[in-house]
Amino acid sequence: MIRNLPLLGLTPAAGAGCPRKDTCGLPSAGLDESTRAKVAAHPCYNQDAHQYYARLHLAVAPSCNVQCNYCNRKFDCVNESRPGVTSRVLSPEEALAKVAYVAAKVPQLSVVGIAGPGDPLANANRTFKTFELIKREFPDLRLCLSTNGLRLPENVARIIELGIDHVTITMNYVDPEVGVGIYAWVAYAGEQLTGVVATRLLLDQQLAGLRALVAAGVLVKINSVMIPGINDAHLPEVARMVKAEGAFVHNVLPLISEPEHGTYFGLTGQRGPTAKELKALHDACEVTDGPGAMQIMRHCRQCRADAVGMLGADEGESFSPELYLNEEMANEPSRRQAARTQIEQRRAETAALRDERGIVTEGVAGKPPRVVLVAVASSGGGRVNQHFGRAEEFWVYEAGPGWARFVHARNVRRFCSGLLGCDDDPSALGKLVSMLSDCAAVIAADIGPRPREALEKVGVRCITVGDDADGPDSVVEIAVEAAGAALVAAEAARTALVPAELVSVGGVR
Ligand code: CLF
Ligand code: SF4
Repeated sequence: MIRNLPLLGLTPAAGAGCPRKDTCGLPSAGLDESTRAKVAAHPCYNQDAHQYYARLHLAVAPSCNVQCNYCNRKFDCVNESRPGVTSRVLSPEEALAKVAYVAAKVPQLSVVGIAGPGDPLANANRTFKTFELIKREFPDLRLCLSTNGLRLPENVARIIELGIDHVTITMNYVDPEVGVGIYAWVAYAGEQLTGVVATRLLLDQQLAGLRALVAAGVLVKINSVMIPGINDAHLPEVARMVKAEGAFVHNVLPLISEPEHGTYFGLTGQRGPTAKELKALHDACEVTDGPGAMQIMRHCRQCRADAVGMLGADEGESFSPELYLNEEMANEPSRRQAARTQIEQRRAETAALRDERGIVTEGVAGKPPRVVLVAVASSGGGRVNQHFGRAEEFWVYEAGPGWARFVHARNVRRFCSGLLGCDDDPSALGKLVSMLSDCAAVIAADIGPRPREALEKVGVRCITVGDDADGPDSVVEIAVEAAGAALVAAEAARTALVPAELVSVGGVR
């Protein structure tokens, strides 16, 4: 197994009774029964689920039919992947062997996705053959597809027939003029198109595909790559349009354009957004007016086309072809079902605790006037359960009274490599502290004396819950809300003593 399943045994406080057992504080609250069932265990469509469930990507689709300016064909499709990595292309049969192996080792596996390394629908036969094999052998696993959308309309019937409930379309513009700065060419019906002709065709295909999928009840996620100066100001318009068309969730990803990746944008010096710019755009894209809801996905990790495991903890390299092609694994759906039952019991308990405390974790309603950023070290399972020095990413939350909303994950270089100490690498510590310096607090299982001193020096409070903590205070959102409420209250008390215009608000925003 990749990672320990969350432990059971957390008991809500005596007398606690969730008055909203049907929704139980989960982010899927407010959805109809069928939609809730579809997203409950999908780590991308449901932020809460990403703390518990794993996904597997199968790299079966090598070619592509468009040229994005942020893509170098030597690497995976950047619409759904971190650039600069390459995946081994699998045949459908090899892909099935990989599913069998991973499903046996990772009982919390809930979703199998095809997202590259090219465009899955530019390789429709390989993609659908793979899905067919999985559907037959592993009907309990949800199927997920990510595409640029060019060949979507002609493939919708196949998607529905195979029961693919989740489809991602990358839509970087709804004005074809904006698209001209993003796509070099689009290949369709034997022709290579450029300029507005190309981007208009791509948009028409994407919208036709989106409408057909929504009409059939498929949950559509829209990915948009944020490219400062090219489409950043335009993406709120994209959000409004795709919400109006019935998209389920909008995922705005930051452009990554390192020169060494050899992409057009990398070579022409096009920069990606800062974390602050990305957060501001996420907030701007959170369309709250009009009927229906559309969530903004804030927890995307831009995974590889061959990613395995929990988001943010890709274990793909542990699953080499030598293992999954040579070892036959028994298919044990009952084991996966037992894992799911255990996870759902745990989630229900933590959700009841959040509800009891009135903590809101998503949307915009209920956001207090003042919040702080709080970083958390967690390896999943809904708990603060990671040592500061061993964390490879921090989850950053907006926190305040009654409020604990995930903002984004920040990747860091783990600075403690030893088993005993946390102070191994001073340069890594400096970078880490600087990366967290805009947070008002860091919460971890434990924090060594040197990082604690360095964090406190830049005004970041250190909060620890201890190893093996299993009480309510170690539940991520409960710890985050408690820290946020205390820091906001302390700031309010401080500012009440002097005229507001003379006060520096520090980490409170
Ligand atoms: Fe994979 Fe994508 Fe399905 Fe998720 S990933 S095909 S929807 S199962 Fe998820 Fe990874 Fe972000 Fe994609 S974190 S890159 S959004
Ligand atoms: Fe590259 Fe994906 Fe764009 Fe194709 S759709 S050019 S593989 S990023």
